[in-house]
Amino acid sequence: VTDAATTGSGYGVLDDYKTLNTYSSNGTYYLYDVTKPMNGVIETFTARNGSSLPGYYSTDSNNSWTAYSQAADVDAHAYAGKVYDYYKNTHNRNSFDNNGATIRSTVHYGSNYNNAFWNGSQMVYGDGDGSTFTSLSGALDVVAHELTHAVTERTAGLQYQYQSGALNESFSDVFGYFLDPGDYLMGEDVYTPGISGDALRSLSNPSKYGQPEHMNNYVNTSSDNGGVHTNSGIPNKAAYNTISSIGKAKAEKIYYRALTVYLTPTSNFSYARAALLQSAADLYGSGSSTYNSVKAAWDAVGVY
Ligand code: ASN
Ligand code: ZN
Ligand code: CA
Repeated sequence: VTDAATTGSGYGVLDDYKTLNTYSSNGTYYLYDVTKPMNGVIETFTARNGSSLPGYYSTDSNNSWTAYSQAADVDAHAYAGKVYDYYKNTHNRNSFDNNGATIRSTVHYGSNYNNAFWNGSQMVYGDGDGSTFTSLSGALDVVAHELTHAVTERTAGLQYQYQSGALNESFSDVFGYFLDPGDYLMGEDVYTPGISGDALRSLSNPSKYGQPEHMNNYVNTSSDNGGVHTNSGIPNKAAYNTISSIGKAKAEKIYYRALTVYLTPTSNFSYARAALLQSAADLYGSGSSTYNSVKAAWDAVGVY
């Protein structure tokens, strides 16, 4: 046969070895994963430092993805698979649309581009400028953050402005934590490659990176869509309070249920508190210690 699912291997952005679900066609190997029970596939492209999307399929001649230039491609592909597996195994959600939609990523977007994003159809990752960021697909929490934007878009639909937008950002950070629970930092693996211990944001200590962690310090601004990447510190701190009190396993069930059952496009912080409390009541009982912990987590950030 000339076409077949194959298993390759390579090195990620942090030089870590990993195996890859690839595909062979006519003697060329692709980052194209057909092993999941999806309607589509997980596929990875390169923009070759341009801005056209999706760009070009990432390919390799012998299924050994070891070139330095391939590391961003390797991680975007492997981590998209990990995030897919998380949503499927933990929440029985089949891809971002829960109908097995293709998960497409493009790396090497632009030149020295210090960001990553979900564009409504696919994930896109810059290489970073080498000092503020290295290749952004090298961080599992960043990949989870971006793919969770797609989940949010297809579920709660939180409008990307002001409080609903800050919640949209916060849910992406919180699921970034659930995928990468070793710390409460976001983006630490790719942020400032020359400096250790820092990060883009912290769920446990939002003010360390310039974010409010209480409604007393809510930032009223029209920039950044109404401060979506700033005021997310408040629901992020409530999430940290929740997780540190009830544990990840219960918290992720509560957060997923709130996102997919109760939250709506215009939900504000107060509504999010109510949605999480209702989810906690559904899953663990109204007035349970778990329920009361969620309540205390939001009391502590001044959201009622
Ligand atoms: N990396 C940013 C984010 O996912 C891109 C943006 O501003 N939407 O939030
Ligand atoms: Zn985001
Ligand atoms: Ca992290």
